[in-house]
Amino acid sequence: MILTGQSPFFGEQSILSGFPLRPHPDAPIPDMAAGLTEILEEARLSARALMDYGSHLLNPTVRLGVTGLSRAGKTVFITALVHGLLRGGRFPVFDALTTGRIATARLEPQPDDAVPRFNYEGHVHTLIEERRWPESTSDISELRLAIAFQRRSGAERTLTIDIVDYPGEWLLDLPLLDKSYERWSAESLALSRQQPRATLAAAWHAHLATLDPLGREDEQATLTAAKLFTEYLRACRDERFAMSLLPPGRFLMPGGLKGSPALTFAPLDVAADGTPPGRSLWAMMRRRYDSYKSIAVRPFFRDHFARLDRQIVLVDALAAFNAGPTALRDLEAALAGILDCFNVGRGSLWSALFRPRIERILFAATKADHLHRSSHDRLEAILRRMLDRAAMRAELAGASIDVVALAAVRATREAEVQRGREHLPSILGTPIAGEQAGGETFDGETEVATFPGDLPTDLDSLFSDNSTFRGLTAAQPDESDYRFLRFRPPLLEHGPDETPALPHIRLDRALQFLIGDRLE
Ligand SMILES: Nc1nc2c(ncn2[C@@H]2O[C@H](COP(=O)(O)OP(=O)(O)OP(=O)(O)O)[C@@H](O)[C@H]2O)c(=O)[nH]1
Ligand SMILES: [Mg+2]
Repeated sequence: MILTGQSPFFGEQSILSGFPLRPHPDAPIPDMAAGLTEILEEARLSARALMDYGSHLLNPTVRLGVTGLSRAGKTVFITALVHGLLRGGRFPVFDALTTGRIATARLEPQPDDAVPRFNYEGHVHTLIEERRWPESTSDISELRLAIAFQRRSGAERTLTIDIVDYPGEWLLDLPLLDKSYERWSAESLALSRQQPRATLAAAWHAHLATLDPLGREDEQATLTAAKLFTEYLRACRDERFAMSLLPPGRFLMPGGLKGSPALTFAPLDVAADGTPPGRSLWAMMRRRYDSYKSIAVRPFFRDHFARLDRQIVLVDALAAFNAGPTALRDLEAALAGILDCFNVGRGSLWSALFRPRIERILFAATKADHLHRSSHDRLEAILRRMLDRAAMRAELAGASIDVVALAAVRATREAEVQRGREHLPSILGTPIAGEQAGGETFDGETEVATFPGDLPTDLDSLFSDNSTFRGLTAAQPDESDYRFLRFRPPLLEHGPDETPALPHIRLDRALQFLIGDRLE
């Protein structure tokens, strides 16, 4: 465990001071409107907290948030975790299971009618029967699990676990609540002028240069700007660049808001402390940015994020290694942003009711099965180092934090491959059809042994500003220092009425940290 301790910051900070709730820019009496919104918001939050608290007394519940940027491994993680609990997985470190204190685990109807149910059965079928990874998901979803267990004292209890799967991109939006349109524009533009982003932003920048922020509002120009800006964000996310810090999150993960005016805006080159004239392009962009915050960001915080007790943040650090040093630095900046959200979200005027909220946060480097066992500890150390640096910036303390390198579903086995006199620690697996390495394209059926590259042990030089390992951003695939192939899920032999256990790496450690104490 790395960063623990109680923060005075959490105890005293209120949601109101942490996230000043901004009035609509055209609102007639801004201060009074803001005050009213704040009171309503607090009232709603506290009513929800009371309701949650009441049901918690009758029925102990843990709300576990599972998040991570797109493709980090959220769906696979939840599927494997629930499968392991329902079926009884091989979880030696998960104490309640190994000591035989879990009697049954079953799925139950979820509590929130407006949230889609996590398609657990479909995902298990795809993984085990079809040996395919589940399709990409882009919205929030939820699943409720009830575990009947025996406490260490012998008393019989039921623990309800609500698992909430939400896109990490939405979490990175929370800092926007505290940011004006002008400041957000300035920051987004500054970031987009650094390489490799600047090249990817060329088309959007060229269009931006034709816009007059003080000119009349113009729907078509706004639509084009939003489209080009979204394309730039999408290009940054491509695996060659693997950038992480790409707000506003709904531009890439719109959920139910696709095509709405609240998603139709883009940064303009305006003074960070300026005020737009009425009916100008600038005023229109600013209005929509504010709508985005009130329609997308604030409800997400109020209805989902503020109600979580535990959180796992899944991080695909290997994708950043594939891409190169800039992607790694970008990931670190995104982690700092995520830590900031946990700081801001904890306190409130009604903190006695809210507390404890997000008491435990686990940062997990996923897909560790792409590496030989000898590199698992290194992957964990690299993530820990990124978080330590991010935590310094984010002044984080208050919740228990742990770090783990895991594979929710282990798609590979280990082997040693001899190259000349060297024995290379390698992995064996079936690359997905179409994956390429060493000039070969794989057919999705053949098992191969690969040596993916050892992760570095010298973290100082890895994180130094002139770190120069080669990734896909700057080099051809065969010249890059790391090349992590994607493998198919493992082949699991099983009879017609048998449910096979899913192999994993350290999933049990994650479970123990996240809910082990609630099953004591
Ligand atoms: N080898 C291996 N690959 C994994 C594992 N978990 C996820 N992956 C790979 O990562 C991809 C994305 O995993 P998902 O679980 O769909 O990720 P997600 O975060 O839900 O992605 P979105 O829904 O698109 O945001 C999968 O298609 C797999 O290729 C794992 O434990 N082992
Ligand atoms: Mg998903």
